[in-house]
Amino acid sequence: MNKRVEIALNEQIRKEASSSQYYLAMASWAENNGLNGTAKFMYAHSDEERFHMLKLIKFVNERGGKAEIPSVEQPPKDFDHLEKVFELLLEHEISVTESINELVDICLQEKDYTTHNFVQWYVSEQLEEEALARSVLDKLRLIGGDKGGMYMFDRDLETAAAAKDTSGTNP
Ligand code: OFO
Repeated sequence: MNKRVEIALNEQIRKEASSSQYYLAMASWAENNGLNGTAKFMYAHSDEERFHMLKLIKFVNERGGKAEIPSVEQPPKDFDHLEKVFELLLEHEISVTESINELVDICLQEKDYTTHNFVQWYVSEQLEEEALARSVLDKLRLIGGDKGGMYMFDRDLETAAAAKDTSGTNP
Protein backbone atom coordinates (compact mmCIF):
# COMPACT_ATOMS: atom_id res chain seq x y z
CA MET A 1 0.00 0.00 0.00
CA ASN A 2 1.19 3.52 -0.81
CA LYS A 3 2.92 4.88 2.34
CA ARG A 4 1.36 8.35 2.20
CA VAL A 5 -2.11 6.87 1.78
CA GLU A 6 -1.45 4.43 4.64
CA ILE A 7 -0.44 7.28 6.96
CA ALA A 8 -3.56 9.28 5.99
CA LEU A 9 -5.81 6.25 6.53
CA ASN A 10 -4.28 5.67 9.96
CA GLU A 11 -4.89 9.31 10.80
CA GLN A 12 -8.53 8.79 9.78
CA ILE A 13 -8.71 5.68 12.01
CA ARG A 14 -7.62 7.91 14.91
CA LYS A 15 -10.28 10.52 14.06
CA GLU A 16 -13.09 7.95 13.87
CA ALA A 17 -11.98 6.48 17.22
CA SER A 18 -11.97 9.89 18.83
CA SER A 19 -15.40 10.69 17.30
CA SER A 20 -16.74 7.53 18.90
CA GLN A 21 -15.36 8.59 22.30
CA TYR A 22 -16.66 12.13 21.90
CA TYR A 23 -20.22 10.94 21.21
CA LEU A 24 -19.97 8.46 24.04
CA ALA A 25 -19.20 11.36 26.40
CA MET A 26 -22.23 13.24 25.00
CA ALA A 27 -24.41 10.12 25.48
CA SER A 28 -23.34 9.76 29.09
CA TRP A 29 -23.93 13.48 29.77
CA ALA A 30 -27.42 13.28 28.23
CA GLU A 31 -28.24 10.18 30.28
CA ASN A 32 -27.18 11.96 33.46
CA ASN A 33 -29.38 14.92 32.57
CA GLY A 34 -32.62 12.98 32.03
CA LEU A 35 -32.44 13.16 28.23
CA ASN A 36 -32.87 9.47 27.51
CA GLY A 37 -33.79 9.82 23.84
CA THR A 38 -30.76 12.01 23.20
CA ALA A 39 -28.60 9.52 25.11
CA LYS A 40 -29.82 6.64 22.94
CA PHE A 41 -29.17 8.68 19.81
CA MET A 42 -25.62 9.50 20.95
CA TYR A 43 -24.86 5.91 22.01
CA ALA A 44 -25.98 4.73 18.56
CA HIS A 45 -23.91 7.49 16.92
CA SER A 46 -20.87 6.46 18.94
CA ASP A 47 -21.31 2.85 17.74
CA GLU A 48 -21.52 4.10 14.15
CA GLU A 49 -18.22 5.93 14.50
CA ARG A 50 -16.64 2.76 15.85
CA PHE A 51 -17.98 0.97 12.78
CA HIS A 52 -16.35 3.64 10.58
CA MET A 53 -13.06 3.02 12.38
CA LEU A 54 -13.33 -0.79 12.01
CA LYS A 55 -14.11 -0.49 8.31
CA LEU A 56 -10.90 1.50 7.83
CA ILE A 57 -8.80 -0.90 9.94
CA LYS A 58 -9.97 -3.87 7.88
CA PHE A 59 -9.38 -2.07 4.60
CA VAL A 60 -5.80 -1.06 5.51
CA ASN A 61 -4.90 -4.58 6.64
CA GLU A 62 -6.57 -6.29 3.68
CA ARG A 63 -4.64 -4.05 1.27
CA GLY A 64 -1.27 -5.01 2.74
CA GLY A 65 -0.88 -1.98 5.00
CA LYS A 66 -0.66 -1.93 8.78
CA ALA A 67 -3.56 -0.43 10.72
CA GLU A 68 -2.51 1.31 13.92
CA ILE A 69 -4.88 1.22 16.88
CA PRO A 70 -4.81 4.67 18.47
CA SER A 71 -4.78 5.42 22.19
CA VAL A 72 -7.99 6.68 23.71
CA GLU A 73 -8.34 10.48 23.89
CA GLN A 74 -10.11 12.02 26.88
CA PRO A 75 -13.33 13.65 25.62
CA PRO A 76 -14.95 16.56 27.55
CA LYS A 77 -16.63 15.50 30.81
CA ASP A 78 -19.29 18.20 30.83
CA PHE A 79 -21.36 20.20 28.39
CA ASP A 80 -23.13 23.50 29.15
CA HIS A 81 -26.49 22.66 27.57
CA LEU A 82 -28.10 20.53 24.87
CA GLU A 83 -27.79 23.14 22.13
CA LYS A 84 -24.07 23.33 22.86
CA VAL A 85 -23.82 19.53 22.49
CA PHE A 86 -25.26 19.66 18.98
CA GLU A 87 -23.19 22.71 18.05
CA LEU A 88 -20.08 20.74 19.02
CA LEU A 89 -21.33 17.69 17.15
CA LEU A 90 -21.82 19.72 13.96
CA GLU A 91 -18.40 21.39 14.36
CA HIS A 92 -16.83 17.98 14.83
CA GLU A 93 -18.55 16.50 11.78
CA ILE A 94 -17.39 19.45 9.66
CA SER A 95 -13.79 18.82 10.75
CA VAL A 96 -14.14 15.10 9.92
CA THR A 97 -15.51 16.01 6.47
CA GLU A 98 -12.43 18.18 5.91
CA SER A 99 -10.12 15.31 6.80
CA ILE A 100 -12.04 12.93 4.49
CA ASN A 101 -11.66 15.48 1.70
CA GLU A 102 -7.91 15.62 2.37
CA LEU A 103 -7.81 11.84 2.19
CA VAL A 104 -9.55 11.94 -1.20
CA ASP A 105 -7.01 14.50 -2.37
CA ILE A 106 -4.05 12.36 -1.26
CA CYS A 107 -5.53 9.30 -3.04
CA LEU A 108 -5.76 11.30 -6.28
CA GLN A 109 -2.25 12.72 -5.92
CA GLU A 110 -0.86 9.22 -5.33
CA LYS A 111 -3.06 7.73 -8.09
CA ASP A 112 -4.48 5.21 -5.60
CA TYR A 113 -7.87 4.75 -7.27
CA THR A 114 -8.85 1.70 -5.21
CA THR A 115 -8.61 3.64 -1.94
CA HIS A 116 -10.23 6.62 -3.65
CA ASN A 117 -13.17 4.39 -4.50
CA PHE A 118 -13.33 3.02 -0.94
CA VAL A 119 -13.26 6.50 0.59
CA GLN A 120 -16.30 7.60 -1.45
CA TRP A 121 -18.48 5.75 1.08
CA TYR A 122 -17.15 8.13 3.77
CA VAL A 123 -17.80 11.15 1.54
CA SER A 124 -21.51 10.28 1.32
CA GLU A 125 -21.65 9.35 4.99
CA GLN A 126 -20.27 12.76 6.01
CA LEU A 127 -22.81 14.50 3.80
CA GLU A 128 -25.61 12.68 5.62
CA GLU A 129 -24.15 13.23 9.08
CA GLU A 130 -23.63 16.95 8.57
CA ALA A 131 -27.17 17.33 7.21
CA LEU A 132 -28.59 15.42 10.20
CA ALA A 133 -26.60 17.50 12.72
CA ARG A 134 -27.78 20.73 11.05
CA SER A 135 -31.44 19.69 11.05
CA VAL A 136 -31.31 18.61 14.71
CA LEU A 137 -29.67 21.90 15.66
CA ASP A 138 -32.28 23.89 13.68
CA LYS A 139 -35.06 22.08 15.56
CA LEU A 140 -33.44 22.80 18.92
CA ARG A 141 -33.10 26.50 18.08
CA LEU A 142 -36.75 26.61 17.05
CA ILE A 143 -37.83 25.06 20.36
CA GLY A 144 -35.74 27.62 22.21
CA GLY A 145 -35.87 25.86 25.59
CA ASP A 146 -39.67 25.32 25.69
CA LYS A 147 -40.25 22.35 28.04
CA GLY A 148 -43.00 20.66 25.99
CA GLY A 149 -40.93 21.12 22.85
CA MET A 150 -37.87 19.64 24.55
CA TYR A 151 -39.88 16.59 25.60
CA MET A 152 -41.00 16.01 22.00
CA PHE A 153 -37.48 16.64 20.74
CA ASP A 154 -36.01 14.00 23.06
CA ARG A 155 -38.71 11.52 22.04
CA ASP A 156 -38.01 12.16 18.33
CA LEU A 157 -34.33 11.44 18.89
CA GLU A 158 -35.25 8.15 20.52
CA THR A 159 -37.13 7.20 17.34
CA ALA A 160 -34.15 8.29 15.22
CA ALA A 161 -31.83 6.16 17.39
CA ALA A 162 -34.09 3.11 16.93
CA ALA A 163 -33.88 3.61 13.15
CA LYS A 164 -30.07 3.78 13.37
CA ASP A 165 -30.07 0.51 15.33
CA THR A 166 -31.63 -1.38 12.49
CA SER A 167 -28.97 -0.15 10.04
CA GLY A 168 -26.37 -2.52 11.57
CA THR A 169 -22.88 -1.68 12.80
CA ASN A 170 -20.71 -4.50 11.49
CA PRO A 171 -18.17 -3.75 8.78
FE1 OFO B 1 -17.33 8.88 10.93
O1 OFO B 1 -18.74 9.87 10.45
FE2 OFO B 1 -19.04 11.23 11.67
O2 OFO B 1 -17.48 11.68 12.24
